[in-house]
Amino acid sequence: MTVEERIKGRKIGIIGMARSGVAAALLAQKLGGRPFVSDIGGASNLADQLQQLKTAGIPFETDGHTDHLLDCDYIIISPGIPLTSEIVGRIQKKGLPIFSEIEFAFWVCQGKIVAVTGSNGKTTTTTLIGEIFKEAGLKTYVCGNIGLPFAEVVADIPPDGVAVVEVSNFQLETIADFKPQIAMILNLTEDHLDRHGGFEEYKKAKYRITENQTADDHLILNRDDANTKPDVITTSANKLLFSTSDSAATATFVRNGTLYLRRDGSEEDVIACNDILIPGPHNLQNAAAAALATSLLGVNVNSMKQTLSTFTGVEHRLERVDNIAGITFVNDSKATNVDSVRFALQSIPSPLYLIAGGRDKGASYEPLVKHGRGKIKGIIAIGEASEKIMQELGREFPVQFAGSIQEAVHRCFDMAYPGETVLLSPACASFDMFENFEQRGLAFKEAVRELRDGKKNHQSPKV
Ligand code: UMA
Ligand code: ADP
Repeated sequence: MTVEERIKGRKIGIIGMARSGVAAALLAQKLGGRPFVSDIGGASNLADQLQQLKTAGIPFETDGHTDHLLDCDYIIISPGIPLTSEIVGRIQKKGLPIFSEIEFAFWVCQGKIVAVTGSNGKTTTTTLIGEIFKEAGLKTYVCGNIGLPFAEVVADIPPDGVAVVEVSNFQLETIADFKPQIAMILNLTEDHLDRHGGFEEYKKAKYRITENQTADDHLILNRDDANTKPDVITTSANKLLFSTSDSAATATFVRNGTLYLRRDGSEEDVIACNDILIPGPHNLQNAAAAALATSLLGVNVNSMKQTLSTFTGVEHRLERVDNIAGITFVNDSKATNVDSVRFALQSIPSPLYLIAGGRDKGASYEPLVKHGRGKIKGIIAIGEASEKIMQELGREFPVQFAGSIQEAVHRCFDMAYPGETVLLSPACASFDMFENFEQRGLAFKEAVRELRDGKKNHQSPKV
């Protein structure tokens, strides 16, 4: 079926009226489709979106999903809506196809697609790949789960352009034909168990990134992660591995402190690891993966080196905020699962106070006992997960509760000695206390700014 046949004149029901839903509706309208958008939320919370839809003349409903959706030819679902929701049940009963917003955008995409998934490092690696492509002069469109819907940019992508799409498990759950030329699974650790019911189901959703790839396509995998080893993933694509150790079977690897690329039978050095600006062993993995992905579109090592030596990372990911009275403050608000906190602990050399907590996602915090031993001096627990953190980590570390980020920051400041670090790396979602992880990170930075402005003096910690 051509794109036109799939969209033109078709009644397209869209559930969710946030970023994905509005972008899909505007794209559908632009291509001659007949979108109808439905949201469970109240009109007062959707004022901006309603304005956009009204301006475009797109019909909608708020405050619930009526049977009007069931009159459509097919449905586009926003990633935040679980497949177990009541409306999805009704749609499935009617037998209507349900597609994710990235699937819909894929139908329209004329350029090449590099799709990045994994449990951690997606945004950093997606951004890095985009920066390297831009440095190399490619027409580059960075989008997807990173916060800019694929459907919002796809119509602008020319045939010689490249979309670098961050892809989540939620988006992959409802793909049909989505087929990136280059797909990547960075790593897989427990996350989103609350939505998927178990790790196996979560992994299955992630592996779908390659299900439509053919022998002309590439699948990039992490050789150092048991859940992304080539023998556990079925694919028709050409499998390529990256590693941060020296290994003959990998296409990017590290030897004697240098990142190498192996292509067409020869080895090229990309950059000395010490010259990569983003810190920590996890970011070395991200750099290795990005070098590999960009090499597949012919980018030379100079563009990789130039970018890796100047890219400072993305806000809210191990972001060094300030150093006050010798105490360093690091904002890692995007660390929303236990594994990302593990890497934060490995990346910070000094003793530290950890601010953790928020909305629990079902995984155990106990791995932090092993990774934090000898490094974490104390934990300030915030939000709904506080009690669980106390139960699972309280035997190993002193745990205190705080009612706000500000209180947590101030408490850490009082306890820390010069040379130590205060790290916000929550291991949890933010939605119990904040709208999103960005707001949580900004609250942390605001609390640090208050310290900088002298609104609170440093109390010397008791010896
Ligand atoms: N809604 C309904 N019916 C329901 C449930 C919800 O109508 O039964 C409505 C809500 O009222 C709301 C809308 O659905 O208006 C929310 O949809 P959404 O959560 O999909 O929001 P978007 O703004 O479209 O954001 C989504 C991604 N959100 C999620 O996956 C939860 C964004 O990823 C992504 O950046 C954006 O699409 C563009 O692609 C965020 C995220 O947290 C950053 N992702 C997770 C992560 O990174 O861990 C996967
Ligand atoms: P994602 O988009 O997958 O959530 P981000 O790049 O936003 O990934 O980083 C989220 C958190 O994970 C941050 O705390 C960051 O320091 C950490 N992180 C980044 N890359 C990796 C990686 N390769 N492995 C583990 N943790 C990582």
